[in-house]
Amino acid sequence: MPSPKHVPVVIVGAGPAGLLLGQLLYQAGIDNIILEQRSPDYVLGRIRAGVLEQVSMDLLREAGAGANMDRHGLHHHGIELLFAGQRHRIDLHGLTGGKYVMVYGQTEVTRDLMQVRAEEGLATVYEAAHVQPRDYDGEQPRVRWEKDGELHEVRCDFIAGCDGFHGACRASIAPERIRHYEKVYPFGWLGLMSDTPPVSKELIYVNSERGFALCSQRSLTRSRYYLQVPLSDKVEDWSDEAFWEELRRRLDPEARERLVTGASIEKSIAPLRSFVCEPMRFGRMFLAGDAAHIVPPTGAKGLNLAASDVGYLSRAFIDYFKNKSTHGIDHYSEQCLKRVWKAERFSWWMTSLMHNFPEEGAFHTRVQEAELDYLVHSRAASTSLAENYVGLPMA
Ligand code: FAS
Ligand code: PHB
Repeated sequence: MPSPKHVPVVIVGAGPAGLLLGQLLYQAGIDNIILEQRSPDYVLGRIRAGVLEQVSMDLLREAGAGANMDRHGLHHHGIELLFAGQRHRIDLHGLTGGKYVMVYGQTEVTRDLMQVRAEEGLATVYEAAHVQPRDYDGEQPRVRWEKDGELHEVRCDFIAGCDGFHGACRASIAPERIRHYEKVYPFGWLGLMSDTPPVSKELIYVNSERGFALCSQRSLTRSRYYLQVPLSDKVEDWSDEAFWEELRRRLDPEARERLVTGASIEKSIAPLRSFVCEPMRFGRMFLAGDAAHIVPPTGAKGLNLAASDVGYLSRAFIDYFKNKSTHGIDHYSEQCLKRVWKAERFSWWMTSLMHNFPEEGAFHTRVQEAELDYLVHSRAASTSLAENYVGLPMA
């Protein structure tokens, strides 16, 4: 199919950020093309997030891609913290005046967005190689890519860099124009997915002497578990049996008893980092989602931050094309970063609270114990966790 010569917005990356932006712009009558380096199956094969905030739920419904989420997603009104052998429930719903989170996997979100885009017949170029954003400091940005040995180029009004942490858009920016803030954690998350019933109705975040663990889920018959592991571990070091044994050691007796094990349908190790680049706008190119920031998954914020960036960016583009106003695009970066940094703080705080840091010594461990004890016995402290976990409102 010949590429268009000009399109209002070129979106680089067909992950949740790119696909959601494409739908929101389409709904407003703004044409766009998405360039994705991988195949649809490859994108769907990456197992990632599992918890949606209200903001993400609202944006998916606004994009016309919320039906499956509303039909199959699980409303969660609380989470549990397990430490010193005791489980303590944080009543998210009660502490936030009725808010909740939706357990619905990123894979399903991405598939739903792919489906509505395909139904609308919108242009998505998969396996687009060597995507190059160009001339975004001028009035007529261009994007080049290769596909099946042919070179393609399209002119546009704006480029949306939704191409994740390792993407081409941020990489194209001259170092002197961009500031990086980064913290790398001294451990990773070994994740396992299994077609077994979840060990508990709600998510259990574990701080045990052997390390962090998380009991999550995708449905009433599919579970997702994580273990804190040293960065030196390789996924091939971990048999399913070894995983289940270690998870049992980190659980309380009741959960250990209830745990249903089974063959892994996915197993992988993800490193943990906090990362923010500033600003998020460079002329007529805008970064959104993991292309601009990364959070450790402990606070379940990564996917949700990508969604709120896209919420701001779609409004900014609509304001420009419909009202010829540059207010939204001129304030995009500042508006996103206010929300991004609050989510970065919460994700860093929850990671620092729930993981083992042996290199920090015994004092750090005692302070963690005191904070956990305070957290579950203070309404003010629990409320602070709850309102950050369900997601702060978009300004
Ligand atoms: P994505 O990385 O999802 O998508 C970017 C897309 O751009 C990809 O499809 C990529 O192939 C494409 N791309 C990259 N370079 C390109 C180029 N040069 N040209 C064209 N396309 C290009 N978040 C949570 O909330 N909870 C979790 O439990 C959680 N677990 C995670 C586990 C892992 C291993 C990782 C890496 C992330 C995890 N996250 C989690 C965060 C994750 O969900 C991201 O926040 C989310 O995918 C962000 O979506 P996007 O910004 O669309 O980036
Ligand atoms: C997940 O289900 O993948 C998940 C849930 C909550 C988190 C991180 C990951 O904080």
